[in-house]
Amino acid sequence: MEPKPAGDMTPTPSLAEATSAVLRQDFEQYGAWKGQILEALGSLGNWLRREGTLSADARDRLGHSLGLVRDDRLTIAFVGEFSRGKTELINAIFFAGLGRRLLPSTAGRTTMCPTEILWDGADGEPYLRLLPIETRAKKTPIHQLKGEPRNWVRFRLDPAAPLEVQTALKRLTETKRLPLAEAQSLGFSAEDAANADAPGEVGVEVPCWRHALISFPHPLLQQGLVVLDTPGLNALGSEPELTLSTLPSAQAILFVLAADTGVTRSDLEIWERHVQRAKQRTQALTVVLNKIDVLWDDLLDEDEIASEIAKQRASTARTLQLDPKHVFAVSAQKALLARVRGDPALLARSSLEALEEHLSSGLMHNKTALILDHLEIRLGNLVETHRERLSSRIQGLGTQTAELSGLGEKSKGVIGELIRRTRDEQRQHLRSLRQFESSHERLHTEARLSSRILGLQGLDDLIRATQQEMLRKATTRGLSVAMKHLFDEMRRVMHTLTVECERLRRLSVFVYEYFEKHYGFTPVPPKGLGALGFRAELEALYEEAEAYRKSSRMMLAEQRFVVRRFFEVLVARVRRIFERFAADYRDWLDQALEPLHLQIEERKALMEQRLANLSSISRSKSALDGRLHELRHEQEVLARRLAELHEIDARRRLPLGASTARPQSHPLLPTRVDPKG
Ligand SMILES: Nc1nc2c(ncn2[C@@H]2O[C@H](COP(=O)(O)OP(=O)(O)OP(=O)(O)O)[C@@H](O)[C@H]2O)c(=O)[nH]1
Ligand SMILES: [Mg+2]
Repeated sequence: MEPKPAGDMTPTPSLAEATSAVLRQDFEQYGAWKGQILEALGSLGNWLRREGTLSADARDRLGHSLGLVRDDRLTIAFVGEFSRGKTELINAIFFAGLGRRLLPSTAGRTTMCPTEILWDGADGEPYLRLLPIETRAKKTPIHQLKGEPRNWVRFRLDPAAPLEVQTALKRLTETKRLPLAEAQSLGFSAEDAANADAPGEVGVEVPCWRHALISFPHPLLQQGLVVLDTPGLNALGSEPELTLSTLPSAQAILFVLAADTGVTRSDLEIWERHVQRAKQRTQALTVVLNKIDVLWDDLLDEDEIASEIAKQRASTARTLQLDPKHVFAVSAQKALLARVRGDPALLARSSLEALEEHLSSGLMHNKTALILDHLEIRLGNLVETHRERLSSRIQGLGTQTAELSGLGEKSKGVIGELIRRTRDEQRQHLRSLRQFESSHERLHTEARLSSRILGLQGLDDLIRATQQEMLRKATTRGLSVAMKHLFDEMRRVMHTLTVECERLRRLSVFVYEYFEKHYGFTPVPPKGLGALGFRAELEALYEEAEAYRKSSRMMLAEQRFVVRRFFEVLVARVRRIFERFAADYRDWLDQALEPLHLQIEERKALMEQRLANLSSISRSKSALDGRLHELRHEQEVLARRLAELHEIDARRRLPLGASTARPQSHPLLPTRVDPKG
């Protein structure tokens, strides 16, 4: 058989057909939207290159933004107590087209490890990759292990043979027994042992696999969707990376409950510990009340059944303190059956499609908003600076044209006087330039403290020292105190930073006001630094750390394991917050006075030009007409370039679903200028 080129795996037609039309349309629209944004970024790069202003910094920003949009993935995580039907829902939504229950879903505990379902275009061959549980003993976090194939056990999947795929995927449910000490060294707690010990068996039952990756050529996965199936309660708690980093980075969370059990205590515990926070993290959160088919009683009429379902929905919403419209009552099993058999009436009765619509619109909305925000942070100021520069040049040229036209009738004496006045203005301008330089220096001097903190050396020292100290601690309580101390220190540093950044912001505002008042410069200052956002992120992590510190899992797990996990997962995320803060801060400091600087430079150039105009006119009046003509032409060219920038920038900010009509002039084409004017 001819090997297929990487990434060129056509989706199985039946899969596409059995996927909800709404989901498919939304994803296609999202793909098209991404394409447009990428195109706009390309145009922006070309525009900057033509202007001769594609600096290393601008190139960096553009490259980063392109990467962000191109490699973008949308993750939706299915979370809940075991046996609520998470896996069955995934089967019904995504894989019904294969005519069978693709992922294992049975009564009792089924899914034993977090399972990511995606399309790995770079690999190009559908696969199941399993990470052995023993890798928990290594230091490497899962996201890093993903790039190291030798740590995984790999099976090829053939989408044309669904039965074989189904058999291969049974491995997701595999478990084995380990002696207690060994299980504990892998981070399983005594509590797990108590839960899992069956009478007459020795050791602790643990999952065989720590993480699973399924790459499958499904049309939605090929558009960048990633589905994360998670195991019920216990495993959720014992793989901290899942709760501390994988779940929080998903764009949407689906919390699954079941109508046959109602909201139990352990459902509530998962809700409170792992899901509820999604709201603070601005993740889309949906609650599913699954298995409503258990309420389909043949002895009741449709209205009675509907009112029974409505009652359960309302009481679920009340318990979780949600609006009932966020709770979707469905039957995953009947939906799967309906799609496999091609039974539209049963599909309608399962109510799955309403959930799919809601899911898809929420997901798209969140993700596009996030991308647009990122682009604004990376590119907003850059574009604004260029817009300013062109506008003020156009304005300056207008002033010159008006001045020159008025000069036609003036005598040599008057022109001489104008030359003298312009020279005076030049001298004054020199003063403003010197003052600007000292303001610039002052801002950087005042920024010393925050620049030092954001060099991150101190933070790293603190982290290292705490880690060493914690490894020496003998008691869980000692560990808990050290964790709290570290977080308190990091929060203190964050507080200092926010205060400092606010002070710098005020200083820069003052500089702008001063130059406006004394010299009439009116540039638009760059947007401020979003320090408060970073602070809020740190606070959210602090709360997660508090919850972890106080959890019974932390009390029961082996200490070295607790220390390692705490640093690898939680502290590493704090560090990333500070890293991003540092990058934004450097951007801001670089750009803080740039618009003002540009205006000062522009004014200088204008004055020089005006002097040149005046002295050529004082020599010959016929030079005047030629010069006027040149000025008007230059103005037109600049106006065209500015219009292009406006147009590109509008495309860069297009929200999902907005009109995509393109203007007639193509921004990739260089501006055509008639040499004769
Ligand atoms: N009656 C009914 N049963 C369902 C429905 N959805 C799932 N089930 C059954 O409930 C059992 C558990 O479903 P799973 O999909 O394995 O549940 P899970 O939440 O993935 O459970 P874990 O993988 O153990 O965390 C299976 O026997 C399913 O067939 C439903 O809508 N109605
Ligand atoms: Mg499952």
